[in-house]
Amino acid sequence: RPKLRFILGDQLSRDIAALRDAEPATDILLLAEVGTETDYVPHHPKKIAFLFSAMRHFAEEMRAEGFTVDYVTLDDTANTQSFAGEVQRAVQRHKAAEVITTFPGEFRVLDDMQGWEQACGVPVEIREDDRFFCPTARFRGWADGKRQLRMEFFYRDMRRETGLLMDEGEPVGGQWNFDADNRKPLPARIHLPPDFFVKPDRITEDVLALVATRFGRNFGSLDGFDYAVTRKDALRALAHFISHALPSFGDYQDAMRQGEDRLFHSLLSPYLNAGLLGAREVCAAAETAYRDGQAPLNAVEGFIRQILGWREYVRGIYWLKMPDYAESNTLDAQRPLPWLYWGGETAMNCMAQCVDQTRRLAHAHHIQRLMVLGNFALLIGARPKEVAEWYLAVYLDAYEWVELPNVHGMVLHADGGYLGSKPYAASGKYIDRMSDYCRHCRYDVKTVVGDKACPFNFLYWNFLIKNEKRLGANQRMSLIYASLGRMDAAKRAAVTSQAKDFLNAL
Ligand code: FAD
Ligand code: DLZ
Ligand code: SF4
Repeated sequence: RPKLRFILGDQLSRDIAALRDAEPATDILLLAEVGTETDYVPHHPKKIAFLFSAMRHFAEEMRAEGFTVDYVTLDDTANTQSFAGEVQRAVQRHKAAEVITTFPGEFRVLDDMQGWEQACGVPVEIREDDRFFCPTARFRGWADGKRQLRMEFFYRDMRRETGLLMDEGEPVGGQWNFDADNRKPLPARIHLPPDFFVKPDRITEDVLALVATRFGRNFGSLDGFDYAVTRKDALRALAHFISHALPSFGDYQDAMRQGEDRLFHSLLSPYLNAGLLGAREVCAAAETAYRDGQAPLNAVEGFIRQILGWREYVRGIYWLKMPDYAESNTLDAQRPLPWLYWGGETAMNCMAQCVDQTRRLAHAHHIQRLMVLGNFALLIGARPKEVAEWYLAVYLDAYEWVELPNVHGMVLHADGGYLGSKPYAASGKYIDRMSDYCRHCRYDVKTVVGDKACPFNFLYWNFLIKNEKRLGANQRMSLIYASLGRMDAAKRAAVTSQAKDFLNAL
């Protein structure tokens, strides 16, 4: 009897654990498009199209290798529309002796998987997802006994362990971190990397038609779909990034510019997360560029830190803290997420630009997600669950293991400072320094209260006032609270009152 090897939509790697010892002559591979996955949040249509097309291409590639691939499409009338139902049906169809799969990226799915053995009546083996540098047990060991975690220390351990950017046990360049050289605003005149795009083929066109019919009403535009959907094209995207953008990645990592969606970012997260690229090969390619003199150390170290450091760190926290992490709300934020996140009108140009980019591309880069969209949600006290649902729905790279710690931990401080020591709250001044959004805005970023005052300004002070009891004692916020302390009572009252009116009108 054959073994059934079940591959999830974000496990499209030839060397995924469930496929490692697969035999084309005897084993059956199963992939399934199912309603429970398309509907658990209202995904951006481009995200669904990307995954379905990548899944269908992966199935074709495996068939070309000689495997029997059982691929269930969303519109198959026999489709039960759930993972459990499709695995069960396939076990019966193929009279499979056992099911082999790989650890999923979401707690919800793991919970479901744990019931499959009973539902199917055959053994179900869930193999560790070793595409990550740090096994979940290894992270648990590292975090054990620590009240608060710090990414920087985890990252140094990972550098030592992997040998990435290390020379004889020491960090290359004599420093772990070159952030002091990074975070520059973008100069007015700068040569930006050319776009990278892939023309949709027949498989993608079919998927686009299906998604337009079924999910065309979800937030997000399907127009101009040009993402890579195969490993071959994802490797081209990697090569494009390494030669055109990586050299300036560090310098302009935090910059934003109206009308320029990509700047020096890689746009590799969808491919990494879905399995078209491996974290090891991406980091190795960046290191090689440094060793060959094609990219400076501040850029390469900054880039590798995002993947070897942040990406692994948030995953570790997710599996350590779920399911409670999803319920965390230390700042007791209770405001519903405003409609403007779903495309509703707003006069705040920075928000309008970042939401519009998200609507068009299902992508926004880190500083847009953190310091504009996330910062605003933090300042207005938006409910963590609703904010998390939004991020999970709208980005091409969004899976809960990576989205949730970024939202609850990094952005909203809902986890009480477990992931990061302080909230990234900022006034309009930060956005003005790092972008040109304010130049095109109806509000005045230099004004804190009054008719033209930038909402990020009075909301920022209002947030500090409101959370003084919770955050006032935080060492890393002492300078900020010292300046709040110097604010006279009249200004404090004006800030609070304008914030109240603004929030009521949201
Ligand atoms: P680059 O700027 O080129 O960075 C290189 C790579 O580093 C990325 O491809 C990504 O794999 C990794 N990376 C960078 N920052 C992070 C981070 N904070 N956490 C994990 N990996 C990181 N990333 C996701 O992959 N999926 C998400 O659902 C997601 N949700 C986010 C939600 C919020 C509120 C915030 C602040 C960040 C989120 N991120 C998420 C992290 C980051 O914004 C994206 O990884 C990045 O913007 C992807 O674009 P890029 O590939 O061009 O990244
Ligand atoms: C995100 C997503 C969507 C929209 N659809 C599917 C699907 O139909 N079939 C599938 O196997 N995977 C899908 N995915 C990705 C899964 O949600 C993802 O594999 C789990 O959340 C675990 O990370
Ligand atoms: Fe955003 Fe304020 Fe700048 Fe307008 S002035 S773009 S609202 S930060």
